[in-house]
Amino acid sequence: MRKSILIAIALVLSTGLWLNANAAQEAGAPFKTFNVYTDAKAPDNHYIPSGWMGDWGDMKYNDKFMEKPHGGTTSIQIIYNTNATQGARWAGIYWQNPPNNWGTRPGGYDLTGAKKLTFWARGDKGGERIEEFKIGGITGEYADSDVAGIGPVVLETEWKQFTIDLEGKDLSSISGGFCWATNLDVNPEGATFYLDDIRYE
Ligand SMILES: [Ca+2]
Repeated sequence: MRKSILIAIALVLSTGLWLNANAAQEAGAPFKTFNVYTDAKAPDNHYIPSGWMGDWGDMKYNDKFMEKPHGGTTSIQIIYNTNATQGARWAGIYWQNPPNNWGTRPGGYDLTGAKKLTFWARGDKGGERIEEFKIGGITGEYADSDVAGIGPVVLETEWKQFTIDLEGKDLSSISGGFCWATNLDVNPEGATFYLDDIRYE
């Protein structure tokens, strides 16, 4: 009699422990760092900078820029001039998955568990003003599940880290993994700037 009670208690306790362990795994599994860009040929980069917007003819993009990277061997150099080639007077680039996906195709990553997106940026002369850095926000049939951003941001010549807070965001489907946009009114002489170590963490 006594022995069977002990066995029953042991069973209840071990079931409880097992349930607790399961719950902890579901709630507490740490988010694995998810890179958008670290170096030009890094195999674990995600998203493609395919979404050129506004005056796309005014931009030059080089993801193999070797001078003074923040980390590794390369950073991204973006040159934006003020010709207003398409007449938009603004420009920007979306990093997308799959490339050129404006919400017409599935392909967003599930980034649930990420607390923030961080990236490093610097300006060529200092004073370059980027109106917005953001993630998500692509609309359409396969719209992104949420949007988050910061800006305007004024760059300095030294590398500085920026953070987009993702707490409380629905990150279950993000096709627009990273984006920047600015305009010529706030950059009358254009803007040359650099990005590196863009990652969800
Ligand atoms: Ca780098």
